[in-house]
Amino acid sequence: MQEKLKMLSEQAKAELKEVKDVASLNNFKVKYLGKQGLLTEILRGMRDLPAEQRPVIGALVNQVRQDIENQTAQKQAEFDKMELEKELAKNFIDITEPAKGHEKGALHPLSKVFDLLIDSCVAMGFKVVEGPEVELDYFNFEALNIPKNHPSRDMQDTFFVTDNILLRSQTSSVQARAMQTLKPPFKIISPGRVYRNDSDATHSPVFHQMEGLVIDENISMADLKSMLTVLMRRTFGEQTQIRFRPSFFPFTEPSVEVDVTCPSCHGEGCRLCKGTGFMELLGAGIVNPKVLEENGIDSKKYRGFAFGFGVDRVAMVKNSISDIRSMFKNDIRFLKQMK
Ligand code: FA5
Repeated sequence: MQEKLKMLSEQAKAELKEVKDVASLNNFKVKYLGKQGLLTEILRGMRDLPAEQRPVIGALVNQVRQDIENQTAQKQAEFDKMELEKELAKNFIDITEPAKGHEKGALHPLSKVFDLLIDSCVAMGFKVVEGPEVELDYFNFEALNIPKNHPSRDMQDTFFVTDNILLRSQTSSVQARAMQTLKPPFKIISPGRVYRNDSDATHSPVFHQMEGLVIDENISMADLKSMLTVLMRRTFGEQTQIRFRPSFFPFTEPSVEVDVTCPSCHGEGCRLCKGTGFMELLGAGIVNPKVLEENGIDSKKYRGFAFGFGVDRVAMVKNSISDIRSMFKNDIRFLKQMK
């Protein structure tokens, strides 16, 4: 029996050397260590041994089983390692490769200009008030001294939804809403989107305005001029040339338009500024007493000034953008330049 066990051990060792894959290793385990395996068969033969030999042979059988199990486990470990290496080679990650990196986003030039204008106004005591983009004709025009069929409506080519509902053509609509709801004195700004049927290098059908309205006693043109000068200098720097031009709006009297140096030619005169060297940024004026009365404010006691910035134009001047439409195309190359 001892001889048999020794032969079995050697046979197993030799056979294991030839095992080249997991499937053959499993077959090998069944053949030698399984319930019907060769070792079990030998164990069964122990019944026929004299009693004194059984412990010796029993110990030997255990020894041989242990050896075969150890060798099998070693082989299994080799296969596991090979499998792992194969897997790692397949999914190789070269950690020395330079990283792709994340592109940093940035605020849109318009958002930056909005933030700057709003922050400056809030620092001067203005409150932010918003109004609807789909607006009643009444607030956009009638409450601002522009009755139906009045020729001054032609100044703004408006998108009508129905006879009485439109896409607001100016943030001045919020002026009327504010006067009807707030108790004077007050100072408000109203930033937002507006719409006009208009398109060229300085006009977009969708653009942005920021309205300002101050209602108080003893307001004069000097207050308007000094406030706007501070705001413009804060926005464009102390050296910027600002020009106040007499103008006309039905809701302000007197009215002005305010220009700054053209972003394209810097004052020389070019196609963009039609040779003037300036770009128009906003309209402003002293609120027409008719408008105060229409909106429930005592025009004998209170006066007001109002202004309406073209925010896109401010972004154009600040970033030397020569076509307003480039701000709405979402061309990543353009936006990167604005960083
Ligand atoms: C107005 O809209 C008046 N509501 C401004 C105002 C407010 C006057 C309060 C008096 C008191 P105007 O139509 O000029 O005015 O437009 C104001 C500014 O918006 C212009 O100076 C210009 O900077 C800008 N703007 C006008 N139309 C367009 C357009 N299609 N695209 C881009 N910007 C425009």
